[in-house]
Amino acid sequence: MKLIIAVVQDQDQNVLSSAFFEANIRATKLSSTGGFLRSGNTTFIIGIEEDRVDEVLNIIQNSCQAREQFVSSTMNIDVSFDVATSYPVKVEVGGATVFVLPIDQFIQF
Ligand code: 2BA
Repeated sequence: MKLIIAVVQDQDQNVLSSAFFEANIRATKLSSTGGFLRSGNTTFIIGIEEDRVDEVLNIIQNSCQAREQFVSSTMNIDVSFDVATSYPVKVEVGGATVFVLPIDQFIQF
């Protein structure tokens, strides 16, 4: 059995939840925050048999899009470095950041 952890954008989480439901894949959704953009995203944790890992990865890939977002960055605009202003920097986020881990034991009491 494997544990899949997938960090996805909030905009994709409904589509992904529905796709998991339709494929009879059990998942837990957690609200999370990206350390860089400091904005909300969604983390799915999925325990799955090894022979279904590729199926889960395909569903994630097909449900999550890459998007451009702007983050504010600060720069000094005069030679004496007294005046600072912020300017937008474009970053591409997603589709999804996925980790696949081994599971030692899967127990349900
Ligand atoms: P954030 O940390 O908010 O990062 C959002 C996007 O900002 C990233 O998209 C990447 O394009 C950019 N970014 C992140 N750190 C950067 C840095 N130090 N310098 C320049 N640009 C940077 P993604 O790579 O698609 O990541 C989306 C979200 O997935 C991340 O949100 C974070 O919540 C999670 N994530 C990504 N890599 C991770 C990792 N190695 N471990 C844990 N979580 C990760």
